[in-house]
Amino acid sequence: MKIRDIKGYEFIDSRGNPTVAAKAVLDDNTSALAIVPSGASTGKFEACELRDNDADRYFGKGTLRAVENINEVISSLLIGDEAYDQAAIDDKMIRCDATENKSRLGANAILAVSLSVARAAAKSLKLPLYRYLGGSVKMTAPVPMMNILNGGAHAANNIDIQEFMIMPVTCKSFKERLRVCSEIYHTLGRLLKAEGLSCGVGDEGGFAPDLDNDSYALEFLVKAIEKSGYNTESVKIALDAASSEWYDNGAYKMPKRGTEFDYKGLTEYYEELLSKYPIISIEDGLGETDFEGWKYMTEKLGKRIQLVGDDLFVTDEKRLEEGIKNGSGNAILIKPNQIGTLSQTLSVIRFAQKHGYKTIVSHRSGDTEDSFIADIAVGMNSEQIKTGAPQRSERTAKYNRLLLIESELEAF
Ligand code: 2PG
Ligand code: MG
Repeated sequence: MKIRDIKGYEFIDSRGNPTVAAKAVLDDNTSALAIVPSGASTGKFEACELRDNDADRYFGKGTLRAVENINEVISSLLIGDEAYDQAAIDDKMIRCDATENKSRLGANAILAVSLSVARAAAKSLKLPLYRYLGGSVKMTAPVPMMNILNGGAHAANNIDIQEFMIMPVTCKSFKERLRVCSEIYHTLGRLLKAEGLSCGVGDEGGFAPDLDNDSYALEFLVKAIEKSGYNTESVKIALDAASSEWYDNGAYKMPKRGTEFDYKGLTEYYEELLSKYPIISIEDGLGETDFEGWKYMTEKLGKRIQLVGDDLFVTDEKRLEEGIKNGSGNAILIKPNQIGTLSQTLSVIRFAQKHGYKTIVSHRSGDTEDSFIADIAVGMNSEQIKTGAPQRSERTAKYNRLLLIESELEAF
């Protein structure tokens, strides 16, 4: 099945900033659209998100150059190629770009095309996208790592830890997991309101009140879990510290509160939180260049909890390999736009699974109605998905897609 046409578009994301979409049309007239997301706490080793830097449009954030690269370069490169050969398509774009970080064509342009071709190919084969991606293996829906309280770069409050998440670890179905999380989310809102705290939300839909300290936020989560009729055996807590945002020259300085740590001190701080709260996962507990710290933290905490590398690994197989050798972390966050093609994304998931690292497929803080990551999570049997609060349509698009997929899997 040959690619007949590819077209790029400048769309907007959930923060109202421009992003890139692409539509692929195949010879049988099948067409599919994909829209790429955009992060705020981006890792320094991520593939390049090409922006126009034209101050007259969208404060420099326009994506017309990336869109032009789709329409002028990538489309003629790929028209006539085999749509079912995703690896060859992605490889051709990587070679045409010919930079280390996809900065010539833009990872936003490349990924939009990569995803739109895969979606069109699945559609033309009349296969659900998750099945096209994962093949004929047993698939199950993931456990949500649901962000219900926002801080850091995702909220204008005084909290430095970026994400406080809940994980329903004992429910049998995704449907039940989502219900439990949503109930806790609403209870948390009521508890905050009762204390006269703000119920406004951050970029990922979690509440974003000002709170005296991190422990106070964790107390609220535990209270919300219990008041909803659950307990901390069945619902656990996960954090994303996003601490690369705090890291400078070997020191961690929390920008909002001004507290300072070295990697040993920060590890001790996490140990203290672990002893008091039902935390089972910490993401980016240390910074993206602090391999020495990561090794130390993993030795100290890696047997007790999940330590997730996001900015550390940036969905990059080479960085993950380095991390594995160095004993850094035991899980990887998977964000397709950190690396820029679907094939590389699926490959790093397989690599992680082969080496016993857990995988968590993730949205970005600036996201869209595109639910592609839900299909990746199921198709690749990733154990977990991180896609925000149960509100704001760019987040619920993924949850609703997972509900649909689960019902299809049950009927299968
Ligand atoms: C993260 C992500 C998603 P951003 O740090 O894990 O929650 O945030 O997209 O801003 O990098
Ligand atoms: Mg993160």
